[in-house]
Amino acid sequence: MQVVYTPAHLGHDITVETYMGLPVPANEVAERAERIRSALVADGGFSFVDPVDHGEDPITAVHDAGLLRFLEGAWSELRAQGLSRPFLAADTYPNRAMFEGMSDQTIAKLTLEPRHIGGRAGFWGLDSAAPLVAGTYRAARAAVDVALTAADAALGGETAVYGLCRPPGHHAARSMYGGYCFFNNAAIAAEAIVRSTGERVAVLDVDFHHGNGTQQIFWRRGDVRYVSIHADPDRQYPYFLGRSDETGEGPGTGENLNIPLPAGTTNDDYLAATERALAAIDAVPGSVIVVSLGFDTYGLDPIGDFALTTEVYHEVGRRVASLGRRLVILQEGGYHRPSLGVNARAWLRGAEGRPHDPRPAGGFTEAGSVV
Ligand code: SP5
Ligand code: ZN
Repeated sequence: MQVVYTPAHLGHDITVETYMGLPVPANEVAERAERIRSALVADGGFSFVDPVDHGEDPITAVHDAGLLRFLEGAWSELRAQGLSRPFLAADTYPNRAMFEGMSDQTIAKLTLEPRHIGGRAGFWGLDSAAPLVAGTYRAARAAVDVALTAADAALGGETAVYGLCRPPGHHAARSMYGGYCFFNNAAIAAEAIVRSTGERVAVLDVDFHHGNGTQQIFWRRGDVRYVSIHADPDRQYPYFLGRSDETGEGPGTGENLNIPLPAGTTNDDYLAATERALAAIDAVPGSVIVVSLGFDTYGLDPIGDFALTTEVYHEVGRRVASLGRRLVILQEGGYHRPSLGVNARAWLRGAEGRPHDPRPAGGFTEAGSVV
């Protein structure tokens, strides 16, 4: 299988994020992608290719140009405004209740983008846990090119391609970044595939968190079906979207399927949910599936609460591939660093019909022991 990878992600070198106002060690770190890369190199069955620069047009096909310009200039603007902080996070987010009772005309004025960078970060951002540093924009642009290069390979005839995207993307909406995500790599790839093939495309999101950004981008679209298996937002990020009654509107009515799951979800529960998700994809035409792949569903993940083991990733990969569609598999989350290599190897080997390899990678074995 081809793997699209670039070291450009290393410039997004996060060490600290904030959780409910307090600094905590960052989850979405460069080591994640390097763990996966080295496990796939050691496997021997993967060939690595560099991303190709695709420019801005595929990004503005799904994102507001204002978000692109904000992300491009945010770091220099932070410095220009004399703020010597290690990362940019918002000061104030516009809460809809701030405008309660005001006319639409007044609301429109109050939602103008401010000039202060802490206000601008609130204007474009979802949450305070997606720190932006000097190299973030270049890394995020490179992650988009990873996704688009993977899509090109699939359109060129590859059965399954893996884009080792970092930073991830599925929380980024048309006009919003957040949740460790800046540009929505999967949505950009899906849109590019629709435009190039004229076919319907399915996005299967198996990250632990609901991909609110992907859902938002395709909410009214009849040509992109979004199917997501994730933690119930009643108890987990992103809290405000991801419920099963969100099914799309207008031409997108019925094209959005959310499968929220409880804490402690086991392999068997997860496979049952996977069958539902795959049936929804199999029910409509199309020859490509974009997979938003997360390993924060793993039992040892520090921010997830499911109980999955490595074997289930191999089985999920196998079942997704069994639909017989070309796969553009893009990395999203997964924060238990020692297991990322074995879990990615298991999923991708399953997706290309190779047997599960129970051997450790990067010194990690399923039992959680370090050898
Ligand atoms: C792409 C992706 O997986 N983004 C996830 C964003 C999650 N942001 C919120 C993190 C909240 C961490 N909660 C820690 C609870 C520890 N018990
Ligand atoms: Zn996640």
